[in-house]
Amino acid sequence: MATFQVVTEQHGELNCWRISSDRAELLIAQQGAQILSYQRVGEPPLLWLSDQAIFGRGKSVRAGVPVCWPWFGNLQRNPQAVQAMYNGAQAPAHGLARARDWQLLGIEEVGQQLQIEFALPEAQGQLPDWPHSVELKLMVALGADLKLNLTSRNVGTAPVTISQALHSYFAVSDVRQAQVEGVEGLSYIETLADWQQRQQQGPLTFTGETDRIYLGAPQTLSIVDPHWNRRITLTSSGSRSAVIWNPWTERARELPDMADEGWQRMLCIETANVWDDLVELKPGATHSLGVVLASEAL
Ligand code: TA6
Repeated sequence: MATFQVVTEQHGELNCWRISSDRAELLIAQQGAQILSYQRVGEPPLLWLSDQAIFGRGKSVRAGVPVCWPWFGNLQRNPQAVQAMYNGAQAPAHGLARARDWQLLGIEEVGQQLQIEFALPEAQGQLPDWPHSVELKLMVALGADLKLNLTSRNVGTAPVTISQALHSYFAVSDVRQAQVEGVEGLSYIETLADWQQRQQQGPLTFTGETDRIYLGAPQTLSIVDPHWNRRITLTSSGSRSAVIWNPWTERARELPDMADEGWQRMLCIETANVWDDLVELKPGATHSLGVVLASEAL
């Protein structure tokens, strides 16, 4: 029988919960219902927390799993159906949910898992300049692996179209030694070359700034990290697109919350609904975007 300990902690301006079991430790902030770190016993961290992270109100932490919702990235780069949902003059990058306080609905032991459930009640008509009504919940389940499920249910009377992502920052020994498997042969959008569509040859390795949207992504992607003798496996559901990002040298220097060399130890693979993989919710409809994170020795 697994036993869990839950401790409340303050990190800078953020209320957090640190949850430990004999198998893993998880830190979650109330703001954004954002996982900040996740480490399995006997392994290096699985999710990355920037050494220079800023734990401030109104800004997502450079760490863990920010929730991008109800749009991903730059709103202007989203399809018209997603842009049309928002009335504001200035659209924050990655949507409205990651920098707002979520409500903790409960922490409950179910079998061998601890389930932590959050909701963003403001998504039901109170988000600034986004006049739609969606019941938005994030379920985090900590057990032998880590499961995340982001569920959107349209409780309004008109259709709602969103893009979204679980913007996961993984910890790697050195991104220059790591590779991503599962993308071989996929089409991707190269956002760094005028959003051209290209085709991936072989597994993805990293030799420079990378910011790509992979289309028709399979259910399973993995990060192979020979130096840490580890394979991290992401098993997604409700998603056919994945974003892979590493800022490399110059972009990292521009980020105030990332050390100049911080890019070497991180790699984002974001389980997403972006580009032509949007979520169109008719009134009453529900969509769930999920990912299960696991690891094994090579
Ligand atoms: O997911 C990739 C990306 O959209 C990049 O273009 C990069 O800017 C990154 O996310 C981080 O965005 P943020 O707003 O958190 O600094």
